[in-house]
Amino acid sequence: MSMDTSALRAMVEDVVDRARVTDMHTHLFAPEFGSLLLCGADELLTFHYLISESFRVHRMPYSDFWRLSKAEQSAQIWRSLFVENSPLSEAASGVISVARRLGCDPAALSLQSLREALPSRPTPEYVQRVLDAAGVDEIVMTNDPFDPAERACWTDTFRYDPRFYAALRLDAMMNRLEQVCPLLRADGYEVDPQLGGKSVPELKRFLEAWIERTQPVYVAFSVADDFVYPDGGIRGRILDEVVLPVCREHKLALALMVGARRQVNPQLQLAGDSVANASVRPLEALCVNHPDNRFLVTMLSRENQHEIVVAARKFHNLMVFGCWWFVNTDSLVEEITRMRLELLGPTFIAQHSDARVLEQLIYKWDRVRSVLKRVLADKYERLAQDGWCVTRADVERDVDRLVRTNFWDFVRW
Ligand code: FIX
Ligand code: ZN
Repeated sequence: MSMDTSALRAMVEDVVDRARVTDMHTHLFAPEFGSLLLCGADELLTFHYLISESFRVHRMPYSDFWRLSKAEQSAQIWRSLFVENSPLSEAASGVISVARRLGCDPAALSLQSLREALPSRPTPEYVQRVLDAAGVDEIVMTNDPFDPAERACWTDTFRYDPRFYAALRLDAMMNRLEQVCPLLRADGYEVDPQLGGKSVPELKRFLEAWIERTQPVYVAFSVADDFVYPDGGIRGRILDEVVLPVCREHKLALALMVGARRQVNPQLQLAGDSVANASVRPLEALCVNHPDNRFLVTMLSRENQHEIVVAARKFHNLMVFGCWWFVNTDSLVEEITRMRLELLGPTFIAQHSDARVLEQLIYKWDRVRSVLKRVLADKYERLAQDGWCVTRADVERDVDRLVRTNFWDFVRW
């Protein structure tokens, strides 16, 4: 006996609401990393998305803004985006959602009440409260072996919250080898920017040491639209001679985050990155030339979304994931998720939050769930109208794949 449409849609919505999530790409850190885990009102308001949006309103000289304390920056952003304007952007409206979900009265919200409601240091109880509010069970971090603040944490005896997982981020090695060679040599690795001498085995030794130290669930790096493959240059050689073989040996997936054009406005600092439409052909070449490697892929440009989904149809060692950064907006997440379901079925990773501040998990996952409810209810409704028996168990399985098990099955393949 099939359910009527409203009962079916209500069931799908309930399954999505209750689904537990693995957030497979964030910039959060386990609490044991200390101040690297950001939380609280001032961190939420000085999120780099809001910094760049605020400049469109206050138009302060960059140096004047950067001279402000974090509290003063936060107050300036509050005035610009929440007092002088309505918080209509994805990131600004997210602050209101977080405030509501953490017990504030949005109708009477002030910077003061927000600061009172959101602690600036995360107690274990607060971390649990936020994870429960977001429905997130596992969080994958972004771990940069070249970041001084983070390197200091990774001692031999370092242990951290088992709900958090490491992902080894190699942007500096892949894109700025010359810049990081001094650090590599200071660590005892004989690497030169032209990959002469023992550079290749030494880079392998470096990578294996950090894999051993961090036990990552995957290895990752981002590129702009300049990514080519095959590539006889330095990055291509590091990929072919170091990263791909080490990933194979250690059974690690490689995440490629494509289309981030860095520092187009350096005056905005972390907020100064932009987007570039990139070619999918290098990704296809990687998949076809390295069938024993697995590639997690996300692309930053809206225009790349269709072709990367088609590429995922061609290569089962390519797992498309998330609606990244500038395409992580209600309208684009819906457009992309519908397209992916229509071309791949439930065989992709629906979303990652990219959260940089703990409380962002709440609004970012609320937004994904609201899209998944709409999109999946439509798809199951059509199946039911054609006479297919849609059971709650099937919907729970499919949703679990989209927000958790497709990731774990792929990285543990
Ligand atoms: O490369 C990345 O991991 C990007 O997500 C970040 O660089 C970016 O600043 C971000 O946090 C976007 O959401
Ligand atoms: Zn990120």
